[in-house]
Amino acid sequence: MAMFKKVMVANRGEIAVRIIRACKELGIPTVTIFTEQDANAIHIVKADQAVLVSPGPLAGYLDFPQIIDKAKSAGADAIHPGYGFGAENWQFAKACLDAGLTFIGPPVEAMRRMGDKVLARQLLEEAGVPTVPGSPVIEADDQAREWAGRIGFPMLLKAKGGGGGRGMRLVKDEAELLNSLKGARREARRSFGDEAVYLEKLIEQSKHIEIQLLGDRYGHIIHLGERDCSIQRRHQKLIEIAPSLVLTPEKRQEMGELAKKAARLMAYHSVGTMEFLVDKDLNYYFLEMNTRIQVEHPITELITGIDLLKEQIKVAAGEPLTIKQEEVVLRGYAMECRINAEDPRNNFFPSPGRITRYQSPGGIGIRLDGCVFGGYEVPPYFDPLLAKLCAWGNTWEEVLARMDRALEEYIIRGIKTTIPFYRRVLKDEDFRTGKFTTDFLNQKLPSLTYEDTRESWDLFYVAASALFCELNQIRTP
Ligand code: MV4
Repeated sequence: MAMFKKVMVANRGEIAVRIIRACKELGIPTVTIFTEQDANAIHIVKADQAVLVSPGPLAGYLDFPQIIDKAKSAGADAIHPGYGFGAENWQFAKACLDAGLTFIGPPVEAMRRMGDKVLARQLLEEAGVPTVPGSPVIEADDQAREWAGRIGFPMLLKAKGGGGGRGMRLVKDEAELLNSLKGARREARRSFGDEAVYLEKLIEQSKHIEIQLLGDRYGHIIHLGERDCSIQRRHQKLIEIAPSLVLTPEKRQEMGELAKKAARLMAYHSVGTMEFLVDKDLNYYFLEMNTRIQVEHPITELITGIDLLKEQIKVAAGEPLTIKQEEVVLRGYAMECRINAEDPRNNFFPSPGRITRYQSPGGIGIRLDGCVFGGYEVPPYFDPLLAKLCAWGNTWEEVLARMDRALEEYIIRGIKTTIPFYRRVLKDEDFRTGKFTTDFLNQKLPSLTYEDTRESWDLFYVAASALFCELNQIRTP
C-alpha cells in the first residue's frame, strides 16, 4: 500500500507537533497552517512547510475550504485534523474526500452518526452496550412529562447536537421540567443550530472512563484499555490516568469487547474513544463517542507501547492493522497532567503572556508533549494547553512519585500555570487512593490551596531589575 506523499497538518499547538513527529517517523513530508497571531508558534518550525491562513487569529484554523485549497496547492494527499477545529466535523471530512484528499479519521457516516447523540445511543443499544435510561428527542410537553415519569428525577436535558457536556441542564423535579425544556431548547438552538433535546436519568457519583479503539479499513478492530478522566473542572479535563484504579480485568474485557462490537456495526476505522460513566458498583453506561485522536492519548501509548498517531496514519493510508487483540498488553500505570496557562488560584483564569524562563523536566519514565519555549509569548486567542506532562511507572505509587518529581523540575516563569496546583492534588489522600469521581474537583477545590513560593521571588527579581535599570540610568517602558 502506498503511503501518503504529503500530509496537511490542519491544527496548531502540541497536537500539530505530535502529528508532525509521527509523519517524520513514517517518512512523510508535512505542510501545516498558521494565522498571523500564531506566527511564532513552534509547529511552523517543526513542519517541512507552513502556509498562512487568513484572516483573524482563530478563523483561519476553521476556514475549511481555504485549508483544503492550500493542502491541494502544497501537493498534500491527506489531511490530519488533530482534535478540535474540524476533527469531528463530518462536513469537513466529506469536503476533503470530495477534493480527492484522504481525511485521516473515521468514515464520514460514522462521524455523522456519532455526532448525533440520540442516534449514537441508539446504535450502542443495538450492540448491547448499556446506556443511560433516557428518552428520544422531546417534541411536546406531554411527552416530556411522560418520559419524566418513566425515567424519574433527577434528570439531565441534553442537546442532540451537543457533546462534551455543553448545553446540559439539570432537572431536579417536575416543577422545573417545562421551564428547563424551554431553556434547553433555546440554548441548543443558539449553540448547535438545532433545538432538539432529550432526557436522561442523572447518574451520580461516577467515574468518567473511556475505552480507546483502533481499527483498520478491513474490519479489524482492537481496544487498548481505558483511561480515567474523572479529574476535570467544568468539562475541562486536567489529570488523566491509565489504566483505571478500580476496573477489574473482567470488566475491562467486557467493556472493550462491547465497544468493539458497536464500532463494527458502523464499519468504524481509525482511532476512536467510547466514553462511559462507571458507578461504585462498576455498572457502566455509554455516554458518547469521540471520533478523533484525543488530547490524553499519550497515557494509552505509555501503557501499551503502541504509537496511536502512526497507527492512525497507516490505517488511513490503507494498511491493515498488524496488532492483534491478544498482543495488547497493559503494562504499569501512566498519568497525564495538562499544563495550562491558567491561574488555579484565580478560578483558572487565563494567563497568557511572555515565558521569561523555561526548563523542561525529563529523566526516566517522563514524556513531555509541548509547544512552548523560553521567550515565547503565549497568545490569548487559543486554548491554554502549553504541554502535556506524562509519567509512566511500574506501579501507581511509582507514577505518583515520578509525576511529583517532574512537576518539581518543571520551571515556567512569567505566566501562571497549573503546575503548583497539580503538586497539591498529588498530595491528596483521596486522589492517591483512587477515591474520586467526576465531582472530585467541584468538592475539593476550596481545600486544595497552596503557596506559590516562586511568586515572592518573581516580585523580588522585578524589583531588583528595576533598581538595576534605575542605578545604571537604563530607560524602561
Ligand atoms: C451525564 C452525567 C450524568 N448522568 N449524563 C458530561 C460530558 C458529556 N460527555 C456528558 N456528561 C455527563 N453526562 C448522565 N445521564 C454526567 C456527566 C458529567 C461528566 C461526564 C464525564 C466527565 C465529567 C463530567 C462532569 C460533569 C457531568
